[in-house]
Amino acid sequence: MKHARADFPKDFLFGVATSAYQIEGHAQGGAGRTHWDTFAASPGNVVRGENGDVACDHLNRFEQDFDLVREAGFDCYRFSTSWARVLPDGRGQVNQAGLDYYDRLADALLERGIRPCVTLYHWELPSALADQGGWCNRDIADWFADYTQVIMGRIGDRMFSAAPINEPWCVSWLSHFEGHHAPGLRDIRAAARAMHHVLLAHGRAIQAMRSLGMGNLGAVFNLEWSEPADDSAEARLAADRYDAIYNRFFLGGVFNKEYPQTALEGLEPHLPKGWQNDFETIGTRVDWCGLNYYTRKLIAPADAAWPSLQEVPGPLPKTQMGWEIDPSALTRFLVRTRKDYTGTLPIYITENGMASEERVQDDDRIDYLDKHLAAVLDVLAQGVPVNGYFVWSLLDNYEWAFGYEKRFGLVDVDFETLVRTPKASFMALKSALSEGQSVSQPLAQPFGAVHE
Ligand code: PNW
Repeated sequence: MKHARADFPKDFLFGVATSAYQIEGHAQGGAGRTHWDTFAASPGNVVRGENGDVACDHLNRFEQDFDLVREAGFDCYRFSTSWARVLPDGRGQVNQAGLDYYDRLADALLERGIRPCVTLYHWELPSALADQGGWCNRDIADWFADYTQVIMGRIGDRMFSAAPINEPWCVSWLSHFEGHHAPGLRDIRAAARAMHHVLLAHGRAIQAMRSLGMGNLGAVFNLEWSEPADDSAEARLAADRYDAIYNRFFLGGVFNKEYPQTALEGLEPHLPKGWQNDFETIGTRVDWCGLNYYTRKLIAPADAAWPSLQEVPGPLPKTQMGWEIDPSALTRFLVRTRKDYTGTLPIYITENGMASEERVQDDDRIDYLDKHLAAVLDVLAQGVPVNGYFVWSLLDNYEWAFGYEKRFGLVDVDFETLVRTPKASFMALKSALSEGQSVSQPLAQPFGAVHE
């Protein structure tokens, strides 16, 4: 790699990210059924109908996986806890084995000198709650706050940082309007309600963690830069709508306590009554902003109903996902996010990476990571307070609707034998991270260390 730890500020954190359903093996350890199990079982939703039953069997191999995290020299590990593993029915009865597992996981990280960065929801909703309307039901904010109390009551004292929900756009729009993720709805009314409720649940969970005495709490968004496919006014309008729905709705809700007018034009009739009264909760103060960035999209108008837009193929080099590689959009995004939303608040790149067919010699990934690290260095020089960068992902894993076909890992997983093999990108990061200073930040924020 061209870039190394020494190029970054002292105390800049490097990490690697995963999520529960994508790696753990959800059929084991007493986890309850989730809407992803249901979604995957319905033909046509997921490549080959694959699900997270076994995944990387991380549940039984986490010690070995954390040895790899340490070997690479990462300061932080971003993971998620599964709601259905903690509370199989989403509420009520606790699965003690599930709590014990996350407890051992936290200790295993700290023993290796790795900072645990937890996300409470990375998409596997307990089926019992999905059956009651899931994210479309306002009660989910209460259910989620209760789950937050249970899991953080057990492991919150050993977390370096915590964020309630991974990527509100994916949880709501992608899953309830585009239908590409569970529960697979294509309904503007469901999407609008889910968009609002996911932010309400976020705010309630932040409040629940504050009441436990936790600090270093954040929000994690996925960003996708939209570029008009041509110079026409129609294409510019479509790209602006895409940006409003994808990015500005969620950032605006959490940081500015408002939704963009461009999104309200189509969504307002479908938002739950009294939605304006929820901004005090939605906008509950956070300590940092996490941004997941992969690609940009070219947007053209479409004949369909609002938002009448479509993604069209672009000219840039693409990853195994078919996503264009555009590090310059990350630079623009970071500058805009600071200017319009986060000000002096610390920003973390909580996910960045690419899928590649190259199982061992993944030079394309090394180049991708290098170029995006250069984008981070660029904005650091412009004064944007980026405090850390996490690679997605440690392991090849369950890539949702794409099953096990798309490989994002720094470490190859043979899904027949579950053998792990570090790729060239792992080795490159290992040498990049070993040079230079080691960070002095604490491993965890024990209860009481509330940031003001
Ligand atoms: C993120 N989109 O997902 C997730 O946080 C990960 O779980 C996932 O594995 C990773 O990125 C790679 O896909 C996204 O359709 C999934 O725009 C889909 C989209 C964006 C992000």
